[in-house]
Amino acid sequence: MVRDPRATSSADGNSVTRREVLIAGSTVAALTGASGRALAADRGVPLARPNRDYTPVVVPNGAKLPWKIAGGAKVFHMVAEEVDHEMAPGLKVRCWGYNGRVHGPVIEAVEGDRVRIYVTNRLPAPTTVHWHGVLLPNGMDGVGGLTQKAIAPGETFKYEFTLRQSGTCMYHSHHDEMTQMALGLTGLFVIHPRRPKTRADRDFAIMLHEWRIDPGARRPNPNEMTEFNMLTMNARAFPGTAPLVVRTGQRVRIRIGNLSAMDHHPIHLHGYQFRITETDAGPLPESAQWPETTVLVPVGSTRTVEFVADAPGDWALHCHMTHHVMNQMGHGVPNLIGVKPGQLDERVRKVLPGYMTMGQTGMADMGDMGMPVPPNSIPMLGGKGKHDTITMGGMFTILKVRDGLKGYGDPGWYENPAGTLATTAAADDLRRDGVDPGKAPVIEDDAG
Ligand SMILES: [Cu+2]
Repeated sequence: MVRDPRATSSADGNSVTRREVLIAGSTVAALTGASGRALAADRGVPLARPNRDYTPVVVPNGAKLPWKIAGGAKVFHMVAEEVDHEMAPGLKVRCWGYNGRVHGPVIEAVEGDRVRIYVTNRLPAPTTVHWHGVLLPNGMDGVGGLTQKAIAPGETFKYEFTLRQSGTCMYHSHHDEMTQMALGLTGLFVIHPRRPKTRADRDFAIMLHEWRIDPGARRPNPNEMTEFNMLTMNARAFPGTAPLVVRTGQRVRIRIGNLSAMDHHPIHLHGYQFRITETDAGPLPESAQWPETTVLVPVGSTRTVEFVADAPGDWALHCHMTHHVMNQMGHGVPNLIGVKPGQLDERVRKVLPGYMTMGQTGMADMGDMGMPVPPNSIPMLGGKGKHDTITMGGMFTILKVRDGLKGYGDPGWYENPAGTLATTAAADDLRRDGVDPGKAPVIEDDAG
């Protein structure tokens, strides 16, 4: 906490509205001297403190936008600019983002907060910021041409409104949307309830996105409409995604936003049943929540799920569209499943040294081959797993649940308790159970 030397003391010495207190994200927890009894002088809304009044969100591979209290509001400063970003080890791209990040840092606030958000445009084109799902005065809605003049390069605009809701909202450019969102100008806007009914111990925020980045290219192609070849969580593709680390028994919340251009994403979690507890319009009443293992997150929407992490392990969390867990895959490849190349390889190598027919049994080997890929591109799939190569890419990450964790760094791979790991069947077991690997059971048509 750094106190602005220009700040003046208030009569009660406690009001942060009359002191200008600079607070950087979670360090606000260290705010002990000032009780912050009045955040908005005109409304008398107290300052909710992270960790005491709400659990701050965790942004895997991402960041949160710092804020300070000034003039009775939480003040944020966003800078729209070009950003060099690593999407996965080996793939660097030049995107448009905010404050050096792609996507923009998560804005975190509390119901009742007055927020003042400055937006500086350092892009080569005009832009705006729309606060997606946030209830606000029309002139603060950020739609270029409709509700405001676009922010010209070099200009700084001020948005200001009071948060009248809680939930997981988003923000994104609303000027030349197709180009600017495709280049990454999006982010999450989390508004915690003033009086939460349930508190999560771990509260994760993940933004989904899809991109077209041709192997070797640095610039995502915003003109793409169907053939997206990079699918990301917080702008990272597996094996570049950080795991979600949780201690056994903790209540977990995962907020998922989707500002992809064209695709909805059914996000599936292994090992658990969760409840869908929120949409972009805030909390769902308990009677309207339902259990699922896959949550469909439509374009332009957020969904929040919650569960108690009572099953330790390394659990996959991924989009269930199978082409969304591949990296930079060209879909024009011929179908070679079942093809027997015979002498083909030998003959082709005479004119094309090193040629090898691939894909006769599928794509899984691609991750293992260590095949050279063009500069600045990554293999279609494959991350290192405990037991083997994980034959996934793209929108894939791992929920790591462990007993007695002391911190939230990557705890490594799960040690399966004896008798709980699928392995080669023992001969004794096969014999006891009458299973002959050489003979499939005879199956008759179901007579009904
Ligand atoms: Cu998907």
